[in-house]
Amino acid sequence: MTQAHPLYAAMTQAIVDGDQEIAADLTRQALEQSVHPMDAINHGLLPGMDRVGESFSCGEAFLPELVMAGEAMKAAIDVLDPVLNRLGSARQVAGKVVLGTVQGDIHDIGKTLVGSMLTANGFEVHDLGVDVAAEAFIEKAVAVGADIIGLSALLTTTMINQRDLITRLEKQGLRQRFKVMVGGAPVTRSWADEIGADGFSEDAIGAVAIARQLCGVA
Ligand code: B1M
Repeated sequence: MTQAHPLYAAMTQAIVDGDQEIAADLTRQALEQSVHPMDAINHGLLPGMDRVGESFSCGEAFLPELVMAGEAMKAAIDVLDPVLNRLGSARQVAGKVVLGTVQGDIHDIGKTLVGSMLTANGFEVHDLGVDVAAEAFIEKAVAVGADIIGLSALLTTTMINQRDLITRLEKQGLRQRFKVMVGGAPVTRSWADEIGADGFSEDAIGAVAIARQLCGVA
């Protein structure tokens, strides 16, 4: 079994505390100590987000804590992004992905992470940001000749917009032209099947594997 890196616990705590400076600084130190960016994310940073999410669910933390944890996470990912991008630029384009968080939803950390991982693995990613209307996804996908439209949703109330996009593609005769990949904390395989999505993943690493499959990349 691999030993936990001594920095992980402090990284988790920096996210829980919502401390952008410390989160970024510890992440820099982790890279200097040859920790792989994905290990820093999965073992150092994400456990902090989960803890804050759990505290929020049971009323021990409130919206400001969620916001601060989110900002600390983003500061840490900003440190990791150039490294992830470097890993990706050495490879051939595996496929084009138009990515975003669906309309009504402003959660962007998981979506951005999925984008970084796809980029790191050679995909050309067009990230439209958050609160993206279905038509904006479709217009961009047509414009860049995308292989995949990737839809992130973090709220049970916004998941429905993943289905809406697929319905629009069908109505516009574009369903066969693009593969649709869905994800986000409340999204499950059975939801993906129910709405007729082509791919689903519960995390960023899995999203890369699914995108490769959808693009027929070995
Ligand atoms: Co919000 N929020 N939030 N929030 N927030 C959740 C999602 C919630 C579960 C918290 C809780 O109650 N426990 C809850 C949703 C409940 C539900 O719908 N059932 C919730 C709520 C209720 C809300 C508000 C409504 C709160 C309010 O205003 N009263 C509000 C909604 C605003 C809106 O969008 N309209 C809100 C706001 C916010 C903040 C702005 C404060 C902040 C977001 C900051 C930001 O993104 N810049 C925030 C945060 C931080 C969270 C939690 C704590 C963390 C989310 C996160 O970033 N996780 C979250 C609780 C939780 O999830 N533990 C919560 C880390 C991230 C890396 O994981 O996004 O799941 P995740 O992404 C993963 C996978 O899901 C997957 O890969 C990623 C990497 O592994 N994935 C994909 C994601 N997208 C994918 C796409 C793919 C494939 C895989 O293919 C295309």
